[in-house]
Amino acid sequence: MVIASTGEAQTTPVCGYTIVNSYPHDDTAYTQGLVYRDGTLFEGTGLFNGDSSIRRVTLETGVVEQIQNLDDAYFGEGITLVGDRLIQLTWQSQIAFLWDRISFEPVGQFSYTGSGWGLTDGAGRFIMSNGSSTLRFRDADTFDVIGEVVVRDGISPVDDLNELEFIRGEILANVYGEDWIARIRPDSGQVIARINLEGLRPPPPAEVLNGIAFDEAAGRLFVTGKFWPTLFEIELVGCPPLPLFSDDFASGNTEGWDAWMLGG
Ligand SMILES: [Ca+2]
Repeated sequence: MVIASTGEAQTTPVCGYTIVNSYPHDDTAYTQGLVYRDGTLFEGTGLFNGDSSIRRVTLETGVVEQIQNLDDAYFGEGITLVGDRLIQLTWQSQIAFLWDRISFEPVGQFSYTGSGWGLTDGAGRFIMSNGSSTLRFRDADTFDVIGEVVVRDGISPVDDLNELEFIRGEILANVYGEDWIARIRPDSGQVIARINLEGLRPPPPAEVLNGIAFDEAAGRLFVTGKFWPTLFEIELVGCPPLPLFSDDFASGNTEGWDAWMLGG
């Protein structure tokens, strides 16, 4: 890709990383969603024929403590947790399953149009990817589309947005097949930094990076991937700290931000 013709250099800040901790991870898990809330790690896995599941996992050991398998016909995708419900997308079935966070019993469904890839939530709404460069915002109660942004790095749309995590006003997104994570402003879709994770991916049969979770209380950032034997806690280096906009909130400098946080 040549952007030089515009005369503009690519100025998106790039974060490096250091590994803070390495934990075992089920290397048979085709990871599609990762969430850490209130001391508990949840994971959603994909593939057909019964390999798709929702799981409660002990972080330190990687042991799967609880699992609910999807029927053979469903390919699980992104997950998030709102209140007492885990919400799990499916790839092409246009159904999101709702699971009780404690019992993993089914408690309902949402429907949507198109593919389901990544899912997170923030500011009272769902945020969903579908493999394109567009993120859609959905109503917390009905799952109806209430807005969308096209994610751009500089002027270039970023396609193949996959697993997501909303972290204090930023959206982090895996890019399918790539070893970097986009840090995205939710109001404009602008990539505010790239997290370069080259060197982190284990050798095959480990596949692509896909899994971002955040421990809000301790500020720990976790990443893993499909069939990875390891889940990493990483720290970002050489770029604006995570979250970039926390100081803005603290100082009241939320220009351009309030509309997104409060509006549709
Ligand atoms: Ca996530």
